[in-house]
Amino acid sequence: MISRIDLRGSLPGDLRDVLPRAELDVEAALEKVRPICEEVRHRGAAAVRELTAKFDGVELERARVPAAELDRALTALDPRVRAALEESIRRARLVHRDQRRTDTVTNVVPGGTVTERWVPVGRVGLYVPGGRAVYPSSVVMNVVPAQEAGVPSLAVTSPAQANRAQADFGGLPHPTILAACALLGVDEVYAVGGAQAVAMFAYGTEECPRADMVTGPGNIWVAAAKRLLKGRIGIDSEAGPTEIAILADETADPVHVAADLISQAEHDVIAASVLVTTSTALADAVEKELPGQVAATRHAERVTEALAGRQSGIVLVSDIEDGLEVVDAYAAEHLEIQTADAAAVAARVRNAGAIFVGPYAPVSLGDYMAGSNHVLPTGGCACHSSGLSVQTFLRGIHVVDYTREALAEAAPYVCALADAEDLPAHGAAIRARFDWNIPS
Ligand code: HSO
Ligand code: ZN
Repeated sequence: MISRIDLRGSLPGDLRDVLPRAELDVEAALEKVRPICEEVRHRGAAAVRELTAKFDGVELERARVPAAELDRALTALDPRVRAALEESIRRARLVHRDQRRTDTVTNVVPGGTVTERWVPVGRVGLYVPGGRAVYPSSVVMNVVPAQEAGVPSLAVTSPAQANRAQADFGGLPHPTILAACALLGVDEVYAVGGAQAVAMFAYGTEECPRADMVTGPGNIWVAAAKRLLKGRIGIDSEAGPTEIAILADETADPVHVAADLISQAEHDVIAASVLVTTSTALADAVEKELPGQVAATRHAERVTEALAGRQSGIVLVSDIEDGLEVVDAYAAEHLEIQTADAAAVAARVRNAGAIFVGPYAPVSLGDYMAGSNHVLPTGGCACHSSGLSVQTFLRGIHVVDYTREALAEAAPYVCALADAEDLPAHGAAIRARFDWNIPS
């Protein structure tokens, strides 16, 4: 059901070559996505409507969801789900509010200051997947950091659902997504998905003003459109399939480990579940535990395929030191530490999107209710990127303020470096302010 990689003894030079990982061919999708983006660029709202009819099977009268439908979705929301979403929002706000930054003023020299001013992005488009994956929790994870960052203009888009009766929100994004938007106070919502949604935000249409940035996970077409339009529009990351890695020793409970591996495999047949362990006894027990739990789960077929895929596996290591090297090389989106002294082991991890410490912090807590963000770097990008946060939606602008005296003091240094770079006009811009009295 799940393959094994034995790395006991010495670790290979480049661990990344031997560790399981899904390969998502975003490059190949680029060619298909390019004409879609061009259509939206040149023909705006009409192209968005046509592409939605073609790809989602929905004839949109207009892309924007009427306010009354948001209210209706909130009224229709199951009270149990409403209470859970409200609590999820409350916890996420606590964490993300603490991420806000205050401006810093540095007195570099007498009369010379540099202030770093944190300014929110002006307008952001948040993509929320639809289709098989209907994630109102992702609405929370995108919207809360943007709101806490102070983004003044915020729009959500999510694919229109075909195959539902109109009374049942047919032709609109999933009602739970609409309700989550309403709970969060987001009133600008579009029923557009795929590459055309990213293009709509990047270029703007008659219906949707262009945005400065687009964030949120999506399928391969969304990832390809983000790659193509990056630069024209800011992006977070190109989210790939979900990953969980678990670093565990003999103290871990195989029932929990198996359940957690299954929990993320549930997302997608290409989701990755990786166990890194020092204990063959644990590896055996998890392997024994998996079939029963998989058989009992609703999405058994999808889970089986994900666990059997080459992106998943059990990696055996000699000791925790090697285990740490392996998980750092893997740089998982989610990393659980289920070892003795888990907090101390977790403190030594350098690469992960988020770390879940000990037996009572499973990834599914983080997916919904820990207060942490669940939009995290995948595909090994955790070695250079972070998950979504308030910081994602802020820009630090340096404000430089020097007096005449402070500039005079800096002038010879500027001129020396300008000369060294053969850029004498740079020096001249300083000298001009002192009647050319500063020697070049
Ligand atoms: N584990 C997913 C997020 C999610 N899980 C949404 C359930 N719903 C990627 O971090
Ligand atoms: Zn999940």
